[in-house]
Amino acid sequence: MHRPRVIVTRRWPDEVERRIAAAFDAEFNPDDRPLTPTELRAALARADALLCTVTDRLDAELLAATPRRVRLLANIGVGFNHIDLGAAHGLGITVSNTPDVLTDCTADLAITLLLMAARRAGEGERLVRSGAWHGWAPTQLLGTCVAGKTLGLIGLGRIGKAVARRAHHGFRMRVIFHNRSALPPDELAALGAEPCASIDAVLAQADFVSLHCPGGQGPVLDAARLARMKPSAFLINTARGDVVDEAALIDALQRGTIAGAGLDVYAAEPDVPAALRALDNVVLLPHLGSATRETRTAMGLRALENAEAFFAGREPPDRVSAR
Ligand code: 8YV
Repeated sequence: MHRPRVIVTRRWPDEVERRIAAAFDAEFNPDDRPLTPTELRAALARADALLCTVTDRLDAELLAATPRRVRLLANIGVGFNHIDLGAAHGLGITVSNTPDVLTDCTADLAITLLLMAARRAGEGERLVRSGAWHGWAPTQLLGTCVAGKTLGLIGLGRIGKAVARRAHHGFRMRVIFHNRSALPPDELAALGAEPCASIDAVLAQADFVSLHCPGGQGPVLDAARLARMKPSAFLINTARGDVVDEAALIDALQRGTIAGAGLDVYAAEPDVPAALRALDNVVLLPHLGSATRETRTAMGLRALENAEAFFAGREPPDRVSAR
């Protein structure tokens, strides 16, 4: 029987690759080098499905190139701003993603960044590693308490809710948020999250601002909005780099109009501006949101489930429909 040909663009945990190899005529990337646009174009021409991810920029021009065989883009990851969804749909290409399975780990990482930024953990770690730590001192590296402070969430989807739960019930923070659509009051009461009418209202009150909205829609935090944050406030970003105007953020951090930031994502990954790397009041992680063995395995298997459903003529459980 003819088995659909799938190309897996990056390396995934062994169990994931074994299961894909058992289900499909699969091509892997054992060197794990991100595919170039030319290689991606060739992959779209020779595979029925791409099991792709955030490092694959699938823009309209690339998707429209001919010859084209691909019918499914089963993205491994929940965010899909690297795929031109409109172009894919216009060409009859189905797109799926992997929600739910990475919610807890990504929320954990947002809290990691929040605590690291508040408690100056990056600076402390650099001090110890440098060999220049001369011992405890009452006023050394004094950070900021999180208990009793206000966390402002921009976006209250799956990951935003998981962050709210942790912050409110775990760290005794007041949680406020702005979300595009209204959410049921009983769910909000259980989370301990209070709605705000606008993003600006969140920014004006929050001691910590954490971003949980999709990328690919222009900066939600531009210079004007960053200026609305308190000078004592921290910005946490585990969403996408382009949700913030990165140049404006660097300027705000340099001028001290905000206190600091914890970042896992950047506008032009893997480039992290030198000006950002030079700042002490930022914690910088290399897009680790979902990076646990368990979660990356679950993400790969979830993409496989979508591909299996698609090629069996069933509805992919995580089809991404037009925005
Ligand atoms: C992924 C993420 O690891 O799923 C996402 O959208 O940001 C990360 O957790 C990575 O982007 C692969 O898609």
